[in-house]
This record gives sequence, structure tokens and C-alpha cells, in this order.
Amino acid sequence: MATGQIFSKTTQALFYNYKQLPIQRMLDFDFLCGRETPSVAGIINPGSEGFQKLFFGQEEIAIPVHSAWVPFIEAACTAHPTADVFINFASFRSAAASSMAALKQPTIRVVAIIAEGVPESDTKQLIAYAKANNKVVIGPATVGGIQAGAFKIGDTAGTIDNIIQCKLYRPGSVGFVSKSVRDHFNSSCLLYAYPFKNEASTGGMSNELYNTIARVTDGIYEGIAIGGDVFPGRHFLIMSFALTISLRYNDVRPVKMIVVLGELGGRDEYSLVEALKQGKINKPVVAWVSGTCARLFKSEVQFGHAGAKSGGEMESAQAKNQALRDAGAVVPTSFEAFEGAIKEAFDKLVEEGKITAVKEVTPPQIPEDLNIAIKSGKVRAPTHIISTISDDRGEEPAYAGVPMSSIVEQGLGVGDVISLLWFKRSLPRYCTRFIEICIMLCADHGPCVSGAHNTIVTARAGKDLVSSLVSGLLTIGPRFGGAIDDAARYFKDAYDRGLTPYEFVESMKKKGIRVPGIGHRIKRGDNRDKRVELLQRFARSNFPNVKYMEYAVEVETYTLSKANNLVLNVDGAIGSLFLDLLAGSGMFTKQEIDEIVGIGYLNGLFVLARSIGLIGHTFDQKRLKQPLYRHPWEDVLYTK
Ligand code: Q5B
Repeated sequence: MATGQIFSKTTQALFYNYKQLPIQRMLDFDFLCGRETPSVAGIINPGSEGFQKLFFGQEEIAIPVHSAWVPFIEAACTAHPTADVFINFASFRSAAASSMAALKQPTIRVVAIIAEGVPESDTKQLIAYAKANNKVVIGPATVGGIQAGAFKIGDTAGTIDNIIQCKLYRPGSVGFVSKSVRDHFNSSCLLYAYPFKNEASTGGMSNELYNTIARVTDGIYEGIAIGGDVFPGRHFLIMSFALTISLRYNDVRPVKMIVVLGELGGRDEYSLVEALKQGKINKPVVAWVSGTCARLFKSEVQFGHAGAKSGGEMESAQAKNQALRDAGAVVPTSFEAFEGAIKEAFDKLVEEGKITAVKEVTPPQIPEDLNIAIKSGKVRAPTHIISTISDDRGEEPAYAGVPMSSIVEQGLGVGDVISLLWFKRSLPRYCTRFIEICIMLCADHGPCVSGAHNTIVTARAGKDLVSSLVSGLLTIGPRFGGAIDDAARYFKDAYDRGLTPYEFVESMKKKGIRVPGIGHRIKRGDNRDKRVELLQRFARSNFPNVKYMEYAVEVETYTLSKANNLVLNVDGAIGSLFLDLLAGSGMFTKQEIDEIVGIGYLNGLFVLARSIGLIGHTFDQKRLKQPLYRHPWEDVLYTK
């Protein structure tokens, strides 16, 4: 690194507290400048580890992420020994501790603290430590700084468009230092009383000056915003840094002139006055202290950030401007004349042959982010998913176009929600009531059925709710609970083809297929399934037509004549009755009914219902603190 410089084209930083935008802006700046390595080596972020994907030009790169807080800062610094800048985006509450931890790392040379409102005593300690250990603190309450064509901190210089406009992708000849005055600055007057405490600085005034300087000179070599917090020691602490910067600019050979933007309040600028008087700075200094309008106010007003408050005549913008002028700096009579003064000083240097023309380069085009391009209508991109049942983009989620509030206000129930999300329509009340009855009747069938057994064993193995639930759900299939769709398919086909129950059952037997919906492990002809009876009773009194169910009953009569366990089971009852619901409600076309039966919607009713019971069994086992289940040897036939 050349004499006096704090950044170079190979400088790398650790970024504390993940903020996507400023990091991406740093990387975009890197790309503009033609850097070979990204300026962000690593990210330190509370509670996360791994990698963060970001763009470096067109390429996606993975930047390592390290856990936050003090011991991890050390680990992150060790992991990235080439990173000597620590950019701290922590809140004002935790910025001091993390900054001190960073300053104590041998690899860290510069710490930039973005937060505004860091306790003054903490800031003093940080600056004292930095001074004693030959390190640099920029901030707090700073937007950061930039070395044109080499490195920039976070949001410094704003958008890529602004950076290109200000030609910050290549070095010029001007060293610039400011107090990072915010966007609401206007000419010689800071317009609004301090509204933004504790926000990160936006650096609007620095950006303004980068523009101004780019317009009338060959551009910035380096720009630093020293930060705008107030604390008692700021004459010495903050401005001594500003002064240090000015003195440093005096040493940095490519810097040919210095531009300083101060502000009312404090006596910081007087150290610069002294340095000028003592001849320590021999490069032209063009300065302006903002806040000359403060005199228009009857009482003391705080402008912009915390430091901008005039505390007496010496601290007024007018007095400081005059002192700088007397010491030899070029100080215009108003902010409006600042640009002209900078231009004049620069032109003089050109005339004197002290400025060699900057080699102009055309920066590469930064690919636009897809989201931004789509928003602006510049590109179109195909979607990867189609969804037709729900939409969460508006003010409230809607199921099949029916807003949540309407569902609640109309007093609709689970059956209606299922109608909307599964069938994409509002069904008549008797249909939704039937769905609800199915859900209630199938919610559980005791601990001995396949699903509950699996769930119980899983819960007793110490597994969590979801694992216990799905281990039970995974047993649902052609034998257990998942025969509803097949029952509907076969009953429909047989009925629609006009097969007699005998022809149907015997044709199934010939194919070696058990009739889905028929047969039960414990229910018998003389011990019928109450659930089936309840469903049938409801349908007979509410459905316009129950032809499929009556057909299933005829099939049952035939199968019962063969064996007493071949009853119409709950799957068969739901399957046949749902055919009646679809056909009789007048809400579905023939094609839609075929699709529903073909796709197989109806097992969903059992899956949904039985989830209620399986969740209950999981809680039951946990509540009972049941130990690991082991099946007894006596219950196993060991054979060869
Ligand atoms: N045979 C359910 O069988 C079961 C026959 C058949 C023709 C049939 C069986 C079956 C179709 C699938 C079905 C849903 C495996 C059941 C449910 C939810 C539950 C569960 C709960 C809850 C029972 C003895 C003789 C053999 C077989 C013949 C049997 N079924 N013939 N069509 N469908 N059904 N599943 O008792 O001549 O001796 O060789 O697969 O609808 O899961 O509560 O437990 O809420 O949790 O093991 O209700 O019926 O009878 O296999 O000893 O067979 O009957 O061919 O004839 P079993 P097996 P043969 S509801």
C-alpha cells in the first residue's frame, strides 16, 4: 500500500451483521473497479453459520458466514487473515463491544462503525484504543468511506448509478473528508431538526459532494465520512481524525487537493486551522462548514445527526469558515459557491501542470438483478410453479378466491375449507357437513390399528411429533384406511358398467384383487361398523341420490354370504357415498368426477382425519412418559 493510504485494490473486509444490500453494493463496486478478489472476505452474523450467496459481477459466489459475538469475531479474523477492515453494521447497542473485539484482533487495522447513537464513553474508549495501537476507527454514525477504483465501505456513494456518474470506479486527484451530513442538507442550511437518531447514516451529503467533485475535477481519490455522533471529547477525537485524514491526504501522492465539508457545532475544524497555519498541509484545501443558517433560529436547534448543534459563537459555521479562510483554505461565501471554489482550485492545479490527466476507463456493465428488471418491466421470466387454489399476495389470504375474513364471517367450517382447497368450489352445506362427519368418524380407531401402533412405537422411541405422526401416516394404504379411492374407482366402474354384485365380486376374484372397501379385521356381519351406519343414515336423509352406496350395500350382502368379515367397511362407505355426493350435488361435471376419482382425492379424507388421532396418540405417550417399546419374544414365532 502506498504511503498514507488506508485502502487498496486488494483490501478485504469482514462484514459484521449481515445486510444484503450494502454487501452486494460493495461487491458490485469491486466488479466495476475490476478487482480480482471480492472486498468482503467473510460475514459475521448472529446465530448463523455457513455461506451466503451473493453476486460478484455475473458470477454467484459463496461468502463464508461466521457466528457473531466476541469469541467468534476472533475465530472469523483467524479464518480470514487477509481481511484487515472490519465493517460494523451492529446496532448502537452492540456496536461498541463488537468493535472493541475487532480492534483487539492483530489482523484488523480499520474499524468502520455505521450505527448512530453509540454511547459516548464507549466511543472514546474505542478511539483511544485505536490511537494507542495505531489503528483507525471510522465513525460511529458514518456511511463509511471509499477509495476510488479500489475499495468502499458498505453504502458509501449510494447506488451503482451514482458511483458510475461520479466515476468512482477509477481514482481521481481529490481527497475528500466530510461529517457524513445527511440527505436533508440544503445549501448552507441543514433544513430539518434531527429526526433520524439511531439509524445508520445515509451519507446523502457525501454523495452530493462526490457528484460535485466529479463535475468540476477529475474525481475523488479517496473520500471518508468521519461520522456524526456527538460526545464531549469530539474536538480531540473526531476532528483529530479529520485532521489526520487531511494530513494523510497531504502525504498521499496521488491526492493533489483536499476538500473538507465540516458542520456547525464543536471546535473540530480549528485543529485543521492550526495545521494550515503551521504549514503542515501544503496541498490546496477547499473547505465549507455547513449550518450558516443556524443564526436564523432564535434558540439553539439540533440539525441532522447528533453532532450538528451550535454551542456558541466559536462553534458557529460562520466563525469556523472565517478561521479556515484566514488560515489559507479556500472557503467560499456560500454553499452554492463551493462547487465553483473546488473547480477553481482544481483548474489552477491543471494550469500549474500538477495534475496529469486521468486515464479514462469504461467500467464493465453490472448485470441487473432479475427482480429489479422484472419490476421495471424490462424483462420477463417464466414462472416455475403454477398454483390455483390459494393466494397469499393480497391483503389477506384467499382460498379459491374466497378471502379468509369472508370464511370466518360466514361461519364456514372445515368442510367448506376442504371444498375450497381440494375441489376449488363452495359446496352445499349437506356436502360440507358430510365431509366433516367423515373427518370426525375417521379421526381415530383406537391404539391397536396399524397407524396408531406405529405412531405409539415411534413416540416411545423418543421421536418428535412430526416423526411420530408420519410414521403412523405411512401405514395408510390399500389395506389400512387408504382403500377409499380404489373403492370409489371399482364401485363406479362396476355400477356404471351395470355389473351385478355377483359379476363384480367374482370378476375381482378372478383377477386376484380383494374388493376395496370390503372386509374388516374386527367388524362382522353381526357386529357392524357403527361409523358406516352413521354415514349411511346421514346420506339417506340428506343426499338427493345414494345409488352408488346402495350398490355397495348389495355387494356387501353378496360378500357377507361368503364370509362374515366381508362387511362394507368405512373406506367402502366413504368411497361409494362420495361418488353419490359428486354425482348428485350437481356441482361437478362427469369429466370432473372422473378426474377426481382418477387422481384419487378421497384417501385424503382418511389421511386428514387420522392425523388428528395420531397426533393425540403422540401426546398421550409423551404425557404418560412411556419407555422405549420392545416387542415381547413370546409374541414372535421364531422359525427356520
Ligand atoms: N377377503 C381389511 O382382511 C382386510 C376381502 C376378501 C374379497 C375382500 C381385507 C382387505 C380390502 C381393503 C380395505 C380398509 C385387510 C379396511 C380400515 C380402517 C380401520 C381399520 C381398523 C380404522 C381385512 C380372509 C378371507 C380370504 C380373503 C377374503 C378378505 N377381504 N375377499 N374382498 N376385500 N380389504 N381396507 O380380516 O378364501 O380365506 O382366502 O384387504 O377395504 O383399514 O379398524 O382396523 O378405522 O382404523 O385380514 O377400520 O378385508 O382377512 O386377509 O384373513 O382374508 O376373506 O381373500 O379368503 P382380514 P384375511 P380365503 S378399513
